Amino acid sequence: MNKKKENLSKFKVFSHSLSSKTRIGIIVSEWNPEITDALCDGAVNTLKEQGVKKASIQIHKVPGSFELPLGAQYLIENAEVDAVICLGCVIQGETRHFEFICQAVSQQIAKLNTDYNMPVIFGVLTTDTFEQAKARSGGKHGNKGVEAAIAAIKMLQLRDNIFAN
Ligand code: DLZ
Repeated sequence: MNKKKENLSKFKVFSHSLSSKTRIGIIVSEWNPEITDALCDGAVNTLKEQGVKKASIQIHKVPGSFELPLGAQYLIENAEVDAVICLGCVIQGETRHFEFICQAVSQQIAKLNTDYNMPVIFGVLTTDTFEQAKARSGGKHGNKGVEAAIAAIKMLQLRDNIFAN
């Protein structure tokens, strides 16, 4: 059977199975704000659609993507959140800055997941061009902020399913 691959941004699956007390933190990088604000809007709208209360979503900005892991750690340690979504956009420039930022951020975010036993979602676009980032923040390739929110919800549902047994 020829099954068409669907973009995860179109994924609408959840009955409102999360606890009404679910608290989500979002850390947003201020670099490339046109992109990261669109990612944030996508994430917030998706969380609300899935039953997370507006008052249970807290959003904080950090100067750049490099600061996302520490921003997430501050939230984990001080804000009683169930999950953190990290949103950023790193665009390739003429220097090797891109590689250092992307590598550090992805590794540190991965580490937070296992260090704190909590979903810390990697919602960072790493693109060659601004146009590619536009296409992934509400354009023809969907909105990766939406997908980051879905990943957070799926991980919390997994946690709840496993802990319930
Ligand atoms: C310095 C820098 C550069 C060149 N490019 C980006 C980028 O494309 N996206 C992004 O989120 N941040 C960038 N930054 C800033 C770094 O993430 C960081 O904020 C600074 O190096 C200070 O630690």
